[in-house]
Amino acid sequence: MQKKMTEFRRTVLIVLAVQAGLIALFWAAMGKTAFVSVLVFAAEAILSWYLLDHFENFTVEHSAGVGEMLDLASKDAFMFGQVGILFYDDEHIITWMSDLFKERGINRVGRKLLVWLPEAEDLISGSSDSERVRLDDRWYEITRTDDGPILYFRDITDREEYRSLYQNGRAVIGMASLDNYEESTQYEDEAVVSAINVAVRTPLTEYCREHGILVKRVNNYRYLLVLNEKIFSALMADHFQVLNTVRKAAQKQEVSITLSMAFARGADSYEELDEMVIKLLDLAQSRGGDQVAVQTAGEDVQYFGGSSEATEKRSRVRVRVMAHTLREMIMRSSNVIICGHRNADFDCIGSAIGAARITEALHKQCCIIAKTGGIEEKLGAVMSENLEELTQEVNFVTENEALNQLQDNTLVIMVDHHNLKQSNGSKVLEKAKKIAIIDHHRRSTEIGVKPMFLYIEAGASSACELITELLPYISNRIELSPLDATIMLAGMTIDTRNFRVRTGTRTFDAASALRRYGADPMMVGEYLKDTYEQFEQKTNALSGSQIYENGVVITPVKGTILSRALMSQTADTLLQVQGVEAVFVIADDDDNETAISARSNGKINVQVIMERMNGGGHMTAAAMQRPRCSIDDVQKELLDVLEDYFGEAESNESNTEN
Ligand SMILES: [Mn+2]
Repeated sequence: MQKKMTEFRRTVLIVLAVQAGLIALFWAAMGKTAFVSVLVFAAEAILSWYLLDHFENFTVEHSAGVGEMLDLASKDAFMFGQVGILFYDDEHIITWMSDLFKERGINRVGRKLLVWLPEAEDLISGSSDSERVRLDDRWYEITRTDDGPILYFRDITDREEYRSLYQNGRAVIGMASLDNYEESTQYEDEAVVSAINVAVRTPLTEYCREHGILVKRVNNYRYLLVLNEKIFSALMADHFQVLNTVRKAAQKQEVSITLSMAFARGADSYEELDEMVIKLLDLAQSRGGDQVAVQTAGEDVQYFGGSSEATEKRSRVRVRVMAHTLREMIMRSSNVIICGHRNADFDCIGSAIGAARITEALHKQCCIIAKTGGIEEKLGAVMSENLEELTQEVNFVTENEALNQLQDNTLVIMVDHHNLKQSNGSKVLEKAKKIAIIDHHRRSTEIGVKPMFLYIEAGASSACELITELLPYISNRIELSPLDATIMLAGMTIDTRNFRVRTGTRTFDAASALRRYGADPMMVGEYLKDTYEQFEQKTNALSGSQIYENGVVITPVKGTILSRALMSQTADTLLQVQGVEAVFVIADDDDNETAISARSNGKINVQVIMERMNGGGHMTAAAMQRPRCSIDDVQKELLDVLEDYFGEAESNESNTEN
């Protein structure tokens, strides 16, 4: 524009100069009469000069204005829209950054783009259209133009803030349940129950108050929790410490109450969250309780905690959930191997036969390890008596034979025990990839295997009861012969001491179901009868019994070997005597060990006492074994432990009075 103006000005000057020359000639020829044309020329020159000048100024002013105005406007627009622009060269070195960066104190011109902003790699390579990055407390969305080495940065901090506000504010529905609460409190008197309540409920409500969780008690042991994602991430961050607090508080009260929690997230419908949370709590408890199950809608369930052993109150829902899970696992397996504890008893073989029947109904090959690992005496007699019938129905094998049948996709089911060391199939278990556990013993030690399915129900009388309950939920084609049912009923009868201990309504339900399958209670009586030899052994053992304070009877048996079964039967017999609260039978057993069989009618916790001698078991039935040693020494040690036990009980009582 400027150039054109100069050219134009030059042309006008030349025209004016030629005109001036012509007028000079005219003046010389015409004299004074040419005066008018001089005036005209002067006016013309002045006018054109003025016009030129004015036009030039106008164009200069005008063009500069557009440029500047546009520049200013776009700059304002980019600043207003919080958009930054960045240029880079072929070597990805930043060559220019727009005002937005300058204003925010970011200057990386001359630096390598990808060193400063590794997130831009995908943009440059074209594998993504936009990226989100955080620079100095602000969020930006970056996009790239298709045709040039330019990146656009859009400030999306506000959007991100709203997003996180929305995320943090989303509802999370939780449930908390005190596992074992009913079992631990149902026989206690009011004062003890209220002490337990204070001990285990307070930590939970405190925890909820601290974190701002709305908590409502639904029943004696179950709570509904309402919270949001922000609170939930705080709970995750402290690893659900409340589980430890509750467990320890319960231990102080000598009850095995633990806390299970479930949290459902990521759905906008409360109905959906509610359905999720109930299922999750069931899962947490079915895995043994004392843990947290968390699920975000559409994702897998996550578990946290689970450091101790606990069982929960039983529910029909749980039986159904367990039955369906077990059925799925069996159907997905190539074959099934069932193992029991060493020195298998009626409950063990009975539940194994039940499990074998389940497997057959689902058309899978199955065997039971029973030819090795030992069989309890009376059971052994029954099995050899009915061997023909039994072998037609089930496949009893040795551990090595089972090992040959073990494949990658084999399911190994442990019944009536949950510890590798107690198992008659420990070699199989060590190699097995899929393990399921069905047991009624309170979890006392580490399991030693990683089960895919864990159904430990300390509230049940026996493994036979658990299996019987599962049957109708698995298939209606399961066939139990009268012999199978009778063996299972015998298992239940022994484990409940003739339906006296650990016997709930569901024990009778299961017994009734077995009766329908043809179980014969008369036959059970026959199976469990002592031989004369056993009767003699028992009577001899009984004669050595000594009664101590607090209703404790100790029966040391010297100079003879007593089977474990006879030891516990001897103890059971003594428990029927008035005033006897707990019985400890000490004897050398048929396993080259010295053992104690402990039985209680519930007032004295023999589990605690046996645990102090490195044994274990239930509150009412426990035991310990160690390599053969002196019976006198064991008795002396037991007396010391008992003294401690009653000493502590006394001091605990005086504590509660204060
Ligand atoms: Mn059992």
